[in-house]
Amino acid sequence: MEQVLDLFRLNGRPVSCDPYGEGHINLTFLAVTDTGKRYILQRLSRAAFHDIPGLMGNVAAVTEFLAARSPDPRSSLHLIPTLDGRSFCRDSEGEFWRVYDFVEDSLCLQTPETPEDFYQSAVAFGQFQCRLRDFPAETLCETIPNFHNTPDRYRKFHLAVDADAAGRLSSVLPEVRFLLEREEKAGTLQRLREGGELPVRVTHNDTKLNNVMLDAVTRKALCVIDLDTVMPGLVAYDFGDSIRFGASTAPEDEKDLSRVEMSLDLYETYARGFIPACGGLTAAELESLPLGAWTMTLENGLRFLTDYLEGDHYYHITRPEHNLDRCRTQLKLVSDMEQKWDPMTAIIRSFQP
Ligand code: ADP
Ligand code: GN1
Ligand code: MG
Repeated sequence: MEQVLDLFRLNGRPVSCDPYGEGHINLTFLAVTDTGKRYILQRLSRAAFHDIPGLMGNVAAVTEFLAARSPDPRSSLHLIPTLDGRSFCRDSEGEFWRVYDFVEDSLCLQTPETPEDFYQSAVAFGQFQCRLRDFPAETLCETIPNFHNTPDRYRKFHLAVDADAAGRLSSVLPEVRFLLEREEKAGTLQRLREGGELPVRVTHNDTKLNNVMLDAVTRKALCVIDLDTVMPGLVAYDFGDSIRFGASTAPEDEKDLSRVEMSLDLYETYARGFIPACGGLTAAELESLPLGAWTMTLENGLRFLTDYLEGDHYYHITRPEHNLDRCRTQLKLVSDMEQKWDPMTAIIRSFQP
């Protein structure tokens, strides 16, 4: 790691470098130098991303675009260049690495401590969406093709079920049935996208609460992070993914499903922060938000189960049934949203101009 850090233009000599954060995809480290300066060092996941130079082109362009539009240096991520002026380096084993300034005096939460925290995360993601309205979408590479194409996620799920590579299928038949019963409806957002009924915008696509930073002093929206999946997409993806993670009453990997519910209060709180901050959504986009929450939750359940069936190659896990536990919380949330569908749609309609 020291050799890798030496390839970047750091302020000072590295004195420590330790695993950091709770991301499921990249390997993340906190590096500190002898001047006290802190950095985030990341080894990018080659299992997730097949065009890392393209991905880093996106990240460099988006961070520069955002930085040019805000006077506060902490309001967007800042890449540290390598000695030869590039945004990433490749080591002798073929691994890709990058370094960011550590966003100081900030909070990154796994669950909202107060509804106001969740509201502020909604403001951050809404503003992110709004600030990228003029970003030239056609210059972005698709870092994970078909990322939120739910029918394509089902196609991969069927392959995993048929192959049963890890020999786990017989133990997850109720979950498989639950997902198959919803396959037809799960394609609705994708059909609306392909039919041109919902506009394609530049979206974040991975709007978990731990992908946003709040100011540690004011607890206000500060900075959106984890830009690896910034791509053309639907606003419903960003709204939905935040709800599935942050409006849940329990962690994503909770084993006691009786604790897992989608809080309508948190759902309303998020909508109140996100919708105005986006600055002008179409009527069809507004109408699609509850479906976004349901679809993103189901899709994540599908993806966790696919990875479990394939033998846990994609997400980091810390226990053998981790992906299955994650799948089950998502399916519980889907059921709960189905029960709460009428208030979910009524809340969004109350935001219509
Ligand atoms: P992953 O794709 O694996 O989720 P992230 O880019 O989200 O990786 O980083 C993982 C975690 O590291 C984040 O949830 C956050 O806690 C922390 N983190 C990432 N970038 C920064 C940064 N620039 N400053 C401070 N913390 C960061
Ligand atoms: C991953 O990278 P991270 O941990 O913020 C995943 C998301 C999932 C999420 C589930 C690139 O997000 O799509 O929704 O886990 N990111 C990628 O927690 O696949
Ligand atoms: Mg992340």
